[in-house]
Amino acid sequence: MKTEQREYELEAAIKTEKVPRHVAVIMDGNGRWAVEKGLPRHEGHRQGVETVRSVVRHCSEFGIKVLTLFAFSTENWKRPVREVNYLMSLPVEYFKTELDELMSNNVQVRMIGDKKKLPRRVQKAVDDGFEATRNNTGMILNFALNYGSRQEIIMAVDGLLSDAKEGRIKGKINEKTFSRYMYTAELPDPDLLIRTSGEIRISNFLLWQLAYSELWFTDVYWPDFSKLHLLEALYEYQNRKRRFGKV
Ligand code: V0D
Repeated sequence: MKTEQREYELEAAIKTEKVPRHVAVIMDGNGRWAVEKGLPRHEGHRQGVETVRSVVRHCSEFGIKVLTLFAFSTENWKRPVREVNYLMSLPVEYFKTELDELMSNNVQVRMIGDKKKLPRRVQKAVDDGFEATRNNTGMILNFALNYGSRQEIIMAVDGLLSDAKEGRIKGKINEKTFSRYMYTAELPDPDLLIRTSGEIRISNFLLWQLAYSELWFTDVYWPDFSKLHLLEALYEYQNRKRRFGKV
């Protein structure tokens, strides 16, 4: 079947049911995509930004409230220095080319992760992007940057302990109190996790928040992830929910 026709059918089907509120994505396979094409790895990352643009546009059109993209993990510092440097140029470039469209699509940008250990210019790009879009009321585009889930949990425990020492905690700790100390404090948990590039793992991403999420994996490399793949993930999500609802 022609791609456009399949997209049209899926889109029509998706619009008849609730879309997930929060979609989280592990954008894997950029390097592999490039190497298989005989290109340097950074070409894969560059192409990956194009996919980010398309996914942001389509998620926002579908009325998804939060899109969390895993852009850089706490483990990614172990990559070659040149590759890390290239990756660190992407947030700055991103806002240069994308800010206009983010504004016209009413998208608000945020980040989760250990910001203080990022290069100054990356911190500034993220802060400026946040400031520029803070009054936008549409989709929240949440970049996980220098993010590791165990690090986040330890940070939360640390924050909780220091509040406890100051006598700011009354009664027992429950899931709700604990969640307030996480980076994702004001966000709903992801309803759907998408991981590209064939790995069937969570890899230290949102361990606490993904407790009840639907997980969807594809062999497609992130630079090749198209509207059709997004529609397939959303369609599958809605059908799993429907089956589950009927018991
Ligand atoms: C490379 C594919 C956007 C995945 C997408 C620093 C890996 C392109 C951002 C970005 C990366 C981050 C924060 C922000 C605005 C944009 C980004 C990194 C990598 C790591 F506020 N794409 N992107 N950041 N890639």
